[in-house]
Amino acid sequence: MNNNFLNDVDKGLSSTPKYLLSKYFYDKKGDALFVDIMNMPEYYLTRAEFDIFKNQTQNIIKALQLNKNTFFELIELGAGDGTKTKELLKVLDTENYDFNYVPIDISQNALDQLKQSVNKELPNVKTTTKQGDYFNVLASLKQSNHPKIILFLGSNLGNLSDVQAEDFLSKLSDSLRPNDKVLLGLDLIKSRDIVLPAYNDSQGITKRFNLNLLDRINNELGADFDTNTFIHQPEYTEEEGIARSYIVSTTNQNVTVKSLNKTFHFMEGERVHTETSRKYNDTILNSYLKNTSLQVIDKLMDSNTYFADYILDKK
Ligand code: AVJ
Repeated sequence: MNNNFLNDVDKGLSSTPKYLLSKYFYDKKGDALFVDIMNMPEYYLTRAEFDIFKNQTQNIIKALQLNKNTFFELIELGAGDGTKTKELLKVLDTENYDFNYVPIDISQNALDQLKQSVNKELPNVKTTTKQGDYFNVLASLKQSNHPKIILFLGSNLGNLSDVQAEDFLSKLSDSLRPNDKVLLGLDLIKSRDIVLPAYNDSQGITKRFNLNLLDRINNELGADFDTNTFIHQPEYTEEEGIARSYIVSTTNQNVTVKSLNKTFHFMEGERVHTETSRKYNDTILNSYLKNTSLQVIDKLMDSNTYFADYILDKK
């Protein structure tokens, strides 16, 4: 992991233009900052999807064609704190559905906390956690013969490039059997006055989240970034439907990364790309799915129509 981080930082900072990978945001500090982001008034994504899980739970159950007499596995990729999922678990539990909850996350710490809180709040729900990169865990899904529901919430797919997202969905498709279902939560393309503030909250939490990546490089790779000389710069155009975040150097400067034994030069105004957050519509999703055996069978939206939970089945 540490070695991957080192190599990826080397590659990204040696490239023109420079970039860093958004998956490295999530150290302990980054996890906590992301929780704070989800509570910011500007960050509508989490609230919109929670609205769907809270107020349309029966529609979700119907769309997933769940059957009380058939055992199934409810598998969640990148589960995080499970706040939205618990709304579904609650109803499934009360209505005596026969299932296991299988959250998968890269962070064992997040999984331990999630399992503990589900056990406490919903003692009848059987939870089996799996730690790992969900790309790698996909293959292991095939080992089980039970019907599966895959939850992939929070527009997490949006951090992938179009090519990567298509590849991911095709791997997901290959790891499922006929009649398995996917619930894919995607943020919808909408105007800049709504999207941009979500990545530029007035309390500066997203800025700290973005710049924390430099602190992480300082702490783990012995670099000497002065975070006071870099700013957070988000961008979004509705035509493209992609929000991008950058870290911009406010001065001409050199930064040394001890573990690499290298110095990187930053020009005044030079940008480092740190995150892509794609927004979607039906056309984009269907274009991703065209070479897979997954198809959209339903779409649930929040009351503002900001966010969609798409239901896919395997043809
Ligand atoms: C967790 C990837 C969905 O892209 O909206 C939030 C991460 N980055 N604010 C997103 C994030 C900046 C978030 N995802």
